[in-house]
Amino acid sequence: MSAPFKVIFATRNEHKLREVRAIFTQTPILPVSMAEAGIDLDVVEDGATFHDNAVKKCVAIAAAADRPVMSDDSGLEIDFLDKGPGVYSARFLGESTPYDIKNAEILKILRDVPWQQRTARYVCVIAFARPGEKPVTTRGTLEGFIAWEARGSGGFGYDPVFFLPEYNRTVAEIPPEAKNRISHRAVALSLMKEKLLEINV
Ligand code: ITT
Repeated sequence: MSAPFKVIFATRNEHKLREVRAIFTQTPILPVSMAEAGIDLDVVEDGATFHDNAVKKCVAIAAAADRPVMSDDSGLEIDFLDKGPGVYSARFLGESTPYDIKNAEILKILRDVPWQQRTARYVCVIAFARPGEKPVTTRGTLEGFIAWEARGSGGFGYDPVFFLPEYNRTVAEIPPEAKNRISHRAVALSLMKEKLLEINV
């Protein structure tokens, strides 16, 4: 894999795309946005798992674009909420509700829950497919705790309430380079990079 290999990264989330581009710098893989590829297709994420949704997105968009596509489905699993919001992370309290409200609600629900029961993880499944071919997938996780209060302005989504004991900080308080080294998305993407090299894209 020496010449640049352009892959449509099927997301409408600008933050995700920025992270993915940062993670693939210094590699021959060039993630391009759906807009750059001229694709405007909404895929309904109605799967029961991150895996199902990631596969559904990448297969549908690879067929529509007739080009290789990578997709991400990710979210936050809170053990106290039976691994919710999970695949509903983007839809929790409504898709267009601002994250300061979603995060405040999570802090409220967990207000009296002791530290040991505040365990949570980010999960990311990355899927890659060429048109008409069976997709390959990889998975990454990042373990942490739901914080006592929202802190920090970096990252996106649930980052201000997702606390990493190793850093004594929330994900929104650590530099983007640190997040992009350890995140669920970084882990899944780096496994995907190895798989793509193996299958010689
Ligand atoms: P696309 O489907 O277009 O990719 P989306 O934002 O709707 O964009 P998902 O369906 O995968 O993406 O939902 C993932 C949600 O999980 C996301 O909106 C955040 O709420 C949360 N999430 C995932 N990764 C995160 C991260 O690194 N930091 C904070 N929150 C994250």
